[in-house]
Amino acid sequence: MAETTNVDYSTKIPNNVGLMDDQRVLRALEQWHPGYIDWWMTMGPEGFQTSDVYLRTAISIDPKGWAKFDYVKMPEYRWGILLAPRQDDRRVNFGTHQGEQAWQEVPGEYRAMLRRLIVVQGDTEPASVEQQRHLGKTAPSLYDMRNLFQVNVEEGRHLWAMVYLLQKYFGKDGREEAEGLLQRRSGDQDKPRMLGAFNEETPDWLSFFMFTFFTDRDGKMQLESLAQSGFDPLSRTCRFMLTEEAHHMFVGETGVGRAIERTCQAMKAAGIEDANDIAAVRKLGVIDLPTMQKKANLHFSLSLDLFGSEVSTNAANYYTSGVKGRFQETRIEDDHQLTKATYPVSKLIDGNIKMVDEPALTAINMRLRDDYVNDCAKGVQRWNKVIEKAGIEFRLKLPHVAFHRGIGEFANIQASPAGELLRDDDWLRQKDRWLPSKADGDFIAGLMARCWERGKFASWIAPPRVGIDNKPGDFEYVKVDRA
Ligand code: BYC
Repeated sequence: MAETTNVDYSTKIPNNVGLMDDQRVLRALEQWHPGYIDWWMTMGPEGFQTSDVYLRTAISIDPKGWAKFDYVKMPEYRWGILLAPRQDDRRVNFGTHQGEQAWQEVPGEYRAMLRRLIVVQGDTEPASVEQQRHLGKTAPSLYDMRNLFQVNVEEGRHLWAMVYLLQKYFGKDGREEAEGLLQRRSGDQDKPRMLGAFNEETPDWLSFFMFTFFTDRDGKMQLESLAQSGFDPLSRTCRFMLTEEAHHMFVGETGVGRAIERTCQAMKAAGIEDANDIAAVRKLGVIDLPTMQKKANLHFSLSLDLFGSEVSTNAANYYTSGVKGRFQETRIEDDHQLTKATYPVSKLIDGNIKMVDEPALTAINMRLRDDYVNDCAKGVQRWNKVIEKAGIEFRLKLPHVAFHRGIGEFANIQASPAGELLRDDDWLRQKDRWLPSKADGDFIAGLMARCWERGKFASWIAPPRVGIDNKPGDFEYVKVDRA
């Protein structure tokens, strides 16, 4: 079957890339498949592998009606290879090859670069499944449990997407990298995942929602940049992944939003006006807003690290070569070469944080990070609307970009969420005010009792406005084995 908008289910691996006619790649993928299933069974959602879950599966790449919903046992999910349709006469849109035909094969001189980017992208996908594998047990509802599993199976599919590119276009080393993606483990001392945030724990559901809001949003920005790539198969793969990614961010934004809503309701019902009266709010069985701020501080700062250094020759090389562009590259009005342009970068100069103009080419990561921060700020505003509507005087805020950083310009200093530089002892004295402390973690852990009755929700989270696939409130999204 040639490339099409419909998905071929006749092979073990659903696809729209004509795998039936590409026996070499089909065989390589079939050989990789058992290792993947083995990884899924040992590292995927713990305790739910035999449960029926109401999941969406991609059946087409047509944006209207690309998915169907049904009960599926997760290990039987049809992980497929799906690329957005090829655009006629697509060109390289930036860098030294601007205007040339987009590449259908990997250009020899950019092979190592492309392989690296695909492996880094691929590595994050199984990492997040590993990070979230314990959460099913404490799901605050069947609705939330189903959303978690939906995110997990789609991250699994995103791994498949990268593995397909490695196996089809990178020969033997591609196959070795595909194996490596199944060998590394989130948080493992000896063989950790490649990027920092993907080795952190996701200990509770508030973290899960913050992660899907902040870290999946880095995923969106990175996929948008890779979707600009002159290497057309990468671009097309990322374009389709973005369709799925949107739901992950929805899960994060509405998850945190519903926790906020519930807290505000409980405060109002109890007549508590001071959001900072943490002890009183916690007695209501909900998460106080200052603790939500701390979690947001943590996940935002970890996610900022995923953009790499503000000034990066790697990023400049990716851009000049045409392999990774900027967010919405084709909508930006400039020469798409950036050889003469500058871009303002926040830097540490003589112990102060200042904006300094740097060559725009080396500031590509900073620019993408700025786009990301703007996108996050809009979501935070939507959360604040919920608090405002409840008449509570508290607003969530994104911390300063210098706060709690491990990569780039601010990796070796300490700063407060307001961006004041701090001596190490000041930082140590105050950090529990800004980041979740052990006591905060213990409190949240105490709230994470499972709530698996149809239509019921845990004390700390409000129900959603509408069900998935318009299902009614008491729909059984997951048929849990209750043994
Ligand atoms: N942790 O020039 P630099 C997602 C390394 S999330 C550890 O500063 P560069 C998802 C870097 O690799 C999106 N190491 O940065 C979300 C380099 O090492 P080498 C994932 C780091 O290269 C939720 C060195 O430091 N996709 O999809 O311009 C759930 C100097 O690097 C980190 C991508 O990231 C870090 N945080 O940019 C599931 C896109 N940051 O090469 C999924 C592909 C930097 O010297 N990746 N380093 O050994 C990239 O575009 C780039 O690799 C990065 C770094 C943006 C990550």
